Amino acid sequence: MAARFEGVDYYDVDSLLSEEERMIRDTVREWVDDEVVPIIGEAYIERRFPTELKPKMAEIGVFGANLPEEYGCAGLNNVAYGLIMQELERGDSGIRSFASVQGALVMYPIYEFGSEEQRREYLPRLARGELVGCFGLTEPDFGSNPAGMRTTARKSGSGWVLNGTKMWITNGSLADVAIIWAKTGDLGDPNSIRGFIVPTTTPGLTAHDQKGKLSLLASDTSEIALEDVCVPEEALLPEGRALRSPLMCLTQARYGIAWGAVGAAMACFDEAARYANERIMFDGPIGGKQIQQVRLADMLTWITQGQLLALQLGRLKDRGAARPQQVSLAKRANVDMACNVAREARRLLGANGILIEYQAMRHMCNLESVYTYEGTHDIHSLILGQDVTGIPAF
Ligand code: TGC
Ligand code: FAD
Repeated sequence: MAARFEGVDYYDVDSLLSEEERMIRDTVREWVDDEVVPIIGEAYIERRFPTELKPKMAEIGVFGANLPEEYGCAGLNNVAYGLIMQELERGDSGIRSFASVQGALVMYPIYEFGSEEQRREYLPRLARGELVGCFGLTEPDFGSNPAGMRTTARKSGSGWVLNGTKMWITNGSLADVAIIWAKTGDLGDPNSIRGFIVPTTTPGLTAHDQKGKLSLLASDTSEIALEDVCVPEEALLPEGRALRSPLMCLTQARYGIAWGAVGAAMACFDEAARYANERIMFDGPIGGKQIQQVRLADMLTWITQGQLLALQLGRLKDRGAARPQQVSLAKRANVDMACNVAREARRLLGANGILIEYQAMRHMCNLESVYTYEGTHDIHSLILGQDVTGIPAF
């Protein structure tokens, strides 16, 4: 039985948070301890997203938490939103993914690029978890380079007809609505890319679970095929006019991941530190051995750096001053950091570290997906390289 999580806060980062931010963090923290940690190992082994958690996630306001209250959202600042992502991913990357996709990749584009009618129709129901959404950008041959996508939407009478295949879509088989990005060839640009809100019951849309995953097992990942899918004009997100629109959504999701990764790392460190004091080998706790102390010192240092990075990024975002490249830096650094922490924690745990009863290996495997999605580590290196040199090297 896992002990209650008491936080990892070596630099008193708590003192940099407002009372409201701490309260929101603690509410989600408690819920994760009570309802996620006890069941997540089993859900992972069963390879299912625990949908039973969805109503409570909606009740505590995690879906689109930084979007305005007038659309049924919590209207929180970006630091509070980040703290929510941190706590959810302390439970499991799949739980944070579910919330990230719903909020940053489905609700945000409807809020940012949708009409007022679309906002009023969809946002409150997505916030309440009555509807689940997914985001279809990636295709089998266009992952890192979505500009090359082959999915098309062609004007037909009073609506549009969509054809194509989207791959690796989180929540793809669970979703009620899909945000599908497609080449429309209108607006005077043969490569124009626009977004559509497509109910997943629309004839011609099929979703298939991605088989054979070894990572993010407590999350639904699916392929979505679109064959002559007809949608009315009202399905088009009117203000999304180019690749820039889906990339703006990615910036929102990457921001949440920068915080979420810190949560996964904190869970691994907490587990490793406890184990180090409990596990007796060569007549004493392994925590009394210098090699394990170095390991713990490294983990603590990396986490502390990651916490400060996420918090300052959040403060910049709340001032409207965070650039996408700064978000890339934090996504890249914090996910890499969390991968390293999870791996070191797993090693410290010895053979027990490969068991589902412990968290480290589950987080370690999950984080390989997090390292890859929302822009691979390499893509973020190139984004930063371009920012420094002015030379695109993609
Ligand atoms: P490029 O010419 O650089 O940019 C086109 C326009 O977009 C603007 N822009 C951005 N705006 C906001 N945020 C960003 N992050 C932006 N990146 C670029 C840019 O300023 C430009 O604007 P404008 O007005 O001048 O037209 O476009 P490019 O085709 O060269 O692509 C650049 C590149 C490689 C960085 C981009 O394609 C990229 O980020 N690729 C990675 C793809 C990716 O991250 N896919 C993620 C799919 S979704 C997902 O993984 C969900 S996982 C969910 C979960 O479970 O949590
Ligand atoms: P590729 O682009 O084929 O990359 C392969 C390798 O080449 C990587 O190491 C990459 O870094 C490297 N590489 C690529 N380009 C360059 C370059 N120019 N220079 C140097 N190296 C390069 N997508 C969605 O749209 N919606 C989702 O909900 C979603 N959820 C996902 C969930 C999971 C579990 C996973 C694993 C992926 C998900 N994705 C989703 C897709 C994800 O965004 C892509 O996998 C990611 O963008 C990378 O694309 P790719 O897998 O095709 O890799």
